[in-house]
Amino acid sequence: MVSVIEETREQQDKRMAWWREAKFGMFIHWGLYALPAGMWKGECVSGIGEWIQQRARIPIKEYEQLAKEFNPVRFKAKEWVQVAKEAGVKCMLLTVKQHDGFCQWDTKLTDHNFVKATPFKRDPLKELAEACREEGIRLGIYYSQFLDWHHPNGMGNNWDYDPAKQDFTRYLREYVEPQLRELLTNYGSIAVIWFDIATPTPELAVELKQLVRELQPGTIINGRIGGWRTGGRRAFTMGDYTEMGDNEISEQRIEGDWETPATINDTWGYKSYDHNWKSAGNLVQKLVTIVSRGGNYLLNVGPTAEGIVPEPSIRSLKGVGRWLKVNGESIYGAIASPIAISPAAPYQCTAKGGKFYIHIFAWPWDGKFKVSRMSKEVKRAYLLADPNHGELEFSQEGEDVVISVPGQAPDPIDTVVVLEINE
Ligand code: H79
Repeated sequence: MVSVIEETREQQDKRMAWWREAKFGMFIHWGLYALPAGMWKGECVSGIGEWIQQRARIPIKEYEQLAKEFNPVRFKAKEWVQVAKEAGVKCMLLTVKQHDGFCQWDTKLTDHNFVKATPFKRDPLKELAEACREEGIRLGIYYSQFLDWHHPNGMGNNWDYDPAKQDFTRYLREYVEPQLRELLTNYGSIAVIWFDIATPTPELAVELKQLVRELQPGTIINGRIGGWRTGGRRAFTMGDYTEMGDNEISEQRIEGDWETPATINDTWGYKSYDHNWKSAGNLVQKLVTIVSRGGNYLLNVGPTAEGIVPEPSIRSLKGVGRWLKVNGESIYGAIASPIAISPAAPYQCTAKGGKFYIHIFAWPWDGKFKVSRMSKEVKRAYLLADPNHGELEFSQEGEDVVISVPGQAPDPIDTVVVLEINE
């Protein structure tokens, strides 16, 4: 058994405090793959955009050529941070090295990086770090510690390299660890480090964890650093919280800290022909459902090779932000639903300080909305969006609460009814 770093509950609670309040974060997948944007040699390549090198088996030498054309002249860190602010997220995470191994910061360990290999020559991580600091958004980084299709000892590239000859331990010690040193030393406070898939052995995962703790003890490490199962699914992670599968939303409430990383269309890295954008309403309902089950939502955008966030993403994110401006009290710092909710119910519930927030997704046609399994006594009911908190009539019988609501949904996305309860 490997030694796991010991910490008190208080130390862990302290590290996680802001994250538990935040509930909503923005992921940014941005790299060379934004240039082909899902097309290779005139053909559409199926699958998620950032996997194009693997999907089309593009030789490293050919893929590297993309860097020469990667010139995101419209990139403005402040604008991205503005998008994040308007969406109402509390942190943003940039892919500083995705599976293709291209590095988005000024690293000394490879020339396959933004500053050395592109005509742009700038360090987007540095610029984002500054913009985030100015605007009070926390900055996190995504770092692919397992798959690296560019490095001879990184995993996953069997079209350029012979997997039998690869030495992952060397890759980790001679490449990943020094890169993490750069990232966690030169860019100020890093709120989250987001590893993907898993580190292949618990011993190596502990080694990585120890390094992160040594460099920035406050940095939150996501679940995909790895771990092992002691029975049930995801029984143990070495990270600070559990990571769900990509786009996976649990059907039930889950104890402990967890997160759903999710796409805003059907790809992480930009694809020119993926127009399947989720609407603001869809995103709000996903956010609420996740919070109602105890999790955080990490929602991705995939900027273009020019360096802009696609307009449809901005439109939907702004819609979420507008909803949060009115209803944020029911999300930020809220805990999972204290009442059991059937997966088929037309509502969700979040809670905070003596208030249950009933999120109504589908409005009743008869002016009566029923909440079941309410074991606490309700004292008052009102619409969260109503600045006067005008009381709504309700009746409580057994575990059923029936609330009298307006004929039309005040907010077609999600109208929140506050139930003040007797604790
Ligand atoms: O960054 C985004 C995706 O590119 C990345 N995660 C999000 C956040 C991602 N997509 N798919 N995967 C991670 C997981 C794929 C894993 C596997 Fe495999 C592919 C498991 C089995 C085949 C590669 C080969 C890893 C293990 C074997």
